[in-house]
Amino acid sequence: MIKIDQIETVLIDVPTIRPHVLAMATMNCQTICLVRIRCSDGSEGLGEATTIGGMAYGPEAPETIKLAIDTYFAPLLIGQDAEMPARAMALLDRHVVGNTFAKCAVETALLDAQGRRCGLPVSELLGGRVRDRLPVLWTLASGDTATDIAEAERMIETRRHDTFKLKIGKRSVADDVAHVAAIKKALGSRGSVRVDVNMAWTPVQAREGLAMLADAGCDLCEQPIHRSNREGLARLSLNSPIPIMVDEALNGPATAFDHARAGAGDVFAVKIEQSGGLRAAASVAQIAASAGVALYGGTMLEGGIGTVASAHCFATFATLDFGTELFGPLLLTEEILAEPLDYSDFSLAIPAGPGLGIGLDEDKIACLRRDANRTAVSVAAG
Ligand code: MUC
Ligand code: MG
Repeated sequence: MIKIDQIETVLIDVPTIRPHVLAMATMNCQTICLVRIRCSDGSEGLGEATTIGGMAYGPEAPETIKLAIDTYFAPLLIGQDAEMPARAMALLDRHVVGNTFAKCAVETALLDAQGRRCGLPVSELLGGRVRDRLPVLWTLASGDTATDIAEAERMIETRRHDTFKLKIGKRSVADDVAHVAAIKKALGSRGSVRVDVNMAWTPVQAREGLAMLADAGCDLCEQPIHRSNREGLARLSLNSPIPIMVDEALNGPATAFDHARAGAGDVFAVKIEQSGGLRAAASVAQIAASAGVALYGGTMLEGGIGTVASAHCFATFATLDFGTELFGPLLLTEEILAEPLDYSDFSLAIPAGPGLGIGLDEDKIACLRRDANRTAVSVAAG
């Protein structure tokens, strides 16, 4: 039996290329919890967990993810059969409530190691891909309308992105819609525009805002109201002139089932971390497909590892009508992968090599790690 020998976690802090202004936080830096699993045959796997704005988005933060893995996951997993990732994840699910981001990072590393051992990409371990490239949008969130328009123009000109997600919800509904309308007017038919409210509106504001967004030429609205108000989201979905996408409210297959059954949302933003891993994300997609809900590949603004893990998962979805937002590495000033990902022609190429099909730039990680000035290396007890 090939055993799980060691689970190492490292926090790295990577600056963003500009402030990323969201309703609940402004990001100047992305903190990533890297996970490296070493197995008894010498094989290794990489995983990643991150989130947005510390604890402003959800209950897990990179620091809590590291603590959960070091203190609670590692003692359970060390000595387990590395060739049985599903069994290892079932063990975690039996002993650890929630912590879906941390579970996702560990599952990613287990699948990466398994894929490398078998000589198969992670997408093939998940059932096989139906596409080799994924459409990728860009989020305009500089906080300034003119800066956002200039940024969008550059993206269209260089054929990197022609679909844009605007982060709103920080200002009044009228000011936010004016911002959206100005960007849509500047781009015209050259760029599709959608918004993410990140739950900032009340249901009354949402009713008013959705009508105004439709008039402004906006194509879709993501999570307009609080994640807990499923019935409210169902009412909005029934009456909205533009499709409603569910994001924060989806925390794994059970919540996907509840939302599908309630008719809450026309589109599901599938996120591997929010779902609890790649296989759980695939289940969310299956539930959506069975209920006639459209699919979109979401991100927590992961770096290269989490982005590629998401890409392998989304590559297996039979339909992906609303594309993806897997642009996380492009928002960071530092490339942490040995080879940068191929973003071209408005899309991302899914690596074809075994496992995730990527490697780390170890020198870069050594510079970026939070404990770079200290001697301690955080290796979970084994
Ligand atoms: C979210 O709420 O969807 C995705 C893109 C982005 O800019 O923020 C995220 C998170
Ligand atoms: Mg969102």
